[in-house]
Amino acid sequence: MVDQDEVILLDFWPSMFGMRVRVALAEKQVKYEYREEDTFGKKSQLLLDSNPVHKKIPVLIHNGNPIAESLVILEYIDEVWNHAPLLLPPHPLHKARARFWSNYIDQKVFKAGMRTWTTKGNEQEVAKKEFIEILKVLEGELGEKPYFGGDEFGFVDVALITFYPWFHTFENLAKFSVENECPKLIAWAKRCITKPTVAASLSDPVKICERISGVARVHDFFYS
Ligand code: GS8
Repeated sequence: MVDQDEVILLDFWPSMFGMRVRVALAEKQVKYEYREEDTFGKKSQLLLDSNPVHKKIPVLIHNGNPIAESLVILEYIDEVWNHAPLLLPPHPLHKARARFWSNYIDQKVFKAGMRTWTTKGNEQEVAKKEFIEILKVLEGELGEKPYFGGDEFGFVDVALITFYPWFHTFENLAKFSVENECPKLIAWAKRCITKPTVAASLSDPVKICERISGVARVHDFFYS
């Protein structure tokens, strides 16, 4: 692929799904045009046309061709800009494992994380416990490895690290500490953000919390 390629990213700055694509493009050193879509507000015609099924960001538009769903986009980026660093490992078994864990993150972490602060009372206590249990499963999978795939930052790390800036919102609004419960996972997150590509792609945790707290009917937004 050459630099003349037109690469546009439709994204919304607090989005953990959008941040994944930003990290992947930064890792591959792909130049792109960032277009902000405030999905709490009115969606652009370009977004509606590019992702008519889900109408959600992120969407990567490569030479006029839209690709939606963050994990699908990560695989696309890895295949099109197929130079180092590779996000998915070459071996089919390792690839399958990376897909399994990123799928687990999508199925579990997002909803459980949102539930920690969009619920109250006993429901909130259950939600916090569930969220920590999910993170502990991930911590177990990480084990003593520096990154989920081994020695190198890769696909599962990209899929999960973009939830890290959201931990501040979960912890602040639901009054708990992920680090107390999952110290090794937080050590992993701190290792990831020493990478300039990651640090530059993640949004400010404090700004996320401010932005999210200001959204009316946020519960409906996330569960609709
Ligand atoms: C999720 C994208 C998503 O939820 C992915 O790309 O991995 N499975 C998808 N995008 C949200 C913003 S982040 O919470 C979105 O665009 N929501 C707008 C809407 O639901 O109308």
